[in-house]
Amino acid sequence: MLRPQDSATRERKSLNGLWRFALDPDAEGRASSWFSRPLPGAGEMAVPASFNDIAADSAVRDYVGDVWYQTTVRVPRGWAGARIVVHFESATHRATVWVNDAEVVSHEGGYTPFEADVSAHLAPGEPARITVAVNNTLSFQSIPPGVIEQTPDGKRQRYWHDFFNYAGIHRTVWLYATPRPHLTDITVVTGLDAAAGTVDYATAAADAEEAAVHVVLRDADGSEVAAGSGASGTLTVPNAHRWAPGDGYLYDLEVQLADRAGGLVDSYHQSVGIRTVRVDGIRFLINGEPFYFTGFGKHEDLPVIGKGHNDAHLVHDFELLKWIGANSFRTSHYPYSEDVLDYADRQGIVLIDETPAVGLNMGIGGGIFGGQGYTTFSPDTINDATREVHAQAIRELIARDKNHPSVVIWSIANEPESDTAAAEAYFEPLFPLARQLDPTRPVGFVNVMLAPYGKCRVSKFGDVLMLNRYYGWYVNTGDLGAAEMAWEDELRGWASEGKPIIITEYGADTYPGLHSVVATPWTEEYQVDYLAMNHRVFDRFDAVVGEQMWNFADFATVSGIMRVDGNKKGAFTRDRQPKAAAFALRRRWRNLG
Ligand code: BDP
Repeated sequence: MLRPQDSATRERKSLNGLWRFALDPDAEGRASSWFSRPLPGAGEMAVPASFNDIAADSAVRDYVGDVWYQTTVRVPRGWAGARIVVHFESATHRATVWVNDAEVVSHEGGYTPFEADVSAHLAPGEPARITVAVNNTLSFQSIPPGVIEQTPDGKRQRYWHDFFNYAGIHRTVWLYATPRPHLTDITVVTGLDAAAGTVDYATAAADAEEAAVHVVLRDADGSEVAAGSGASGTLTVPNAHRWAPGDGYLYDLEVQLADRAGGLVDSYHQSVGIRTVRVDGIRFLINGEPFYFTGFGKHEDLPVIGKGHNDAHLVHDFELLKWIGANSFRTSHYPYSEDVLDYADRQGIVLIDETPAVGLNMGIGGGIFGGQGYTTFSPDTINDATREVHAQAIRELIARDKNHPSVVIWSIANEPESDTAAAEAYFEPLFPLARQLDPTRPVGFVNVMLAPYGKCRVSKFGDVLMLNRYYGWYVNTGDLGAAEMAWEDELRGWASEGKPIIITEYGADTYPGLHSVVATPWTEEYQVDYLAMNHRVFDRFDAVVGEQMWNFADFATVSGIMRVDGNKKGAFTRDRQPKAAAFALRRRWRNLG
């Protein structure tokens, strides 16, 4: 699937704005064909945004089930004869879409795009009604998983991941038009040959048996540097300007479909960053040079709009990354908006790209984050059907993000149970799946503290080791001396494995404005000391090739005795004000060179 764009042959129309919106607590909308008329009793809801925090009402915030969105769009008159597609960049966690009275597509998974050719269901020049039932229920067969529990106040969603289950239409909705013969996919793989760069490209098209493919590669000034013909091929760029961390240099690959007479049929522009990624022993190499990750695990999380994408906040967050000296982040714990990926490409920010497979671990926190008493992997809980949903999430992530030079690692899960035979059996096929879908990038998963060195049965499948550790916070709380010894001891074990290690989480909850002269958890001083202890430990191991502090900013979670208005491990507050830790990180990262 190609992301909608305007080109010489393509046109798109954003459907963002206020949509009609209704909850469906009695689950009657589908049976009563709510899609066939104006939504009954509808209010209005912003798209893109999570719906949860928009209303001042816990019935909306904690709602579980179908919610309905509806808009009316006038289809441009000029689109007569074109192929017309409705495209959702995401709908969390699943959706069914109707155009006028016709059901056109259903999609499972809250963070990847889906679309449908709707040409047969609307008419250029006429209005069309688009209705979406978005469902936010998590089950043992969803990624991420969850369970519905009955309480005296009705049903309640429980889950094992530590961020609020925001839902809704989080990203842009497009109506777009392409010619009937059209490009359907482009894959680029880049290489380096001394000063030259190579770009292997492969294209796919539909309804285009007669068409020929031509490609032109242009540099950032628009000058042609290479050209070719054929559905796939290799272009060579002498003296290539490499994409590198901090230098998001992009070429533009224009792919054209032409008819027999040479007339232009379809045209699509694909950005290309020429770079290589490789693991060599304990080293992580970008363009053959050792790379040390600095940065964060982040979240898509903002006041009011929840997980809704917002360009102003995107740019501001990247300005803060620059200010603090971060060169990377992980898209914890789900694929982020494609606008984020595009911007990371242009800014030269390095990404670890993660699936939404988080919370596949019912041992975490003794159940503080959700229901207790479940077995993680079993025929009745996370099972083969779940693994197929997980595999599909991996397929859709890689299909969507394979061409982004910023992405250097696929993370197939965060902190799953990984110390049991059941976990090993569950994960074993998912690693080769990811490698088969993309043989060019290292594949890993993020290991939890409950499966320490010597106990984890899944890490052996990864190309890199990604560890989340909270010595000095969840264990050895307030005792950084003991924490340092225990942490160094465990890390020595991992370092003996001969793989690069990235510390993908280390952090301490910190209430902004809380101070103490003696080491006291929750104070700004303790967070600074905690980070310094971690950095001392990392610096003792050559195999540690990166540190991503948890978290970039404070974020919303379910409420509970472990959380004070959300998770407070941010270097920045939720509204992006720096804590003392932000200045400490800045001093370290800007001097690491
Ligand atoms: C890890 C999770 C992350 C949590 C973090 C924490 O990967 O999602 O928010 O710890 O407890 O377990 O702060």
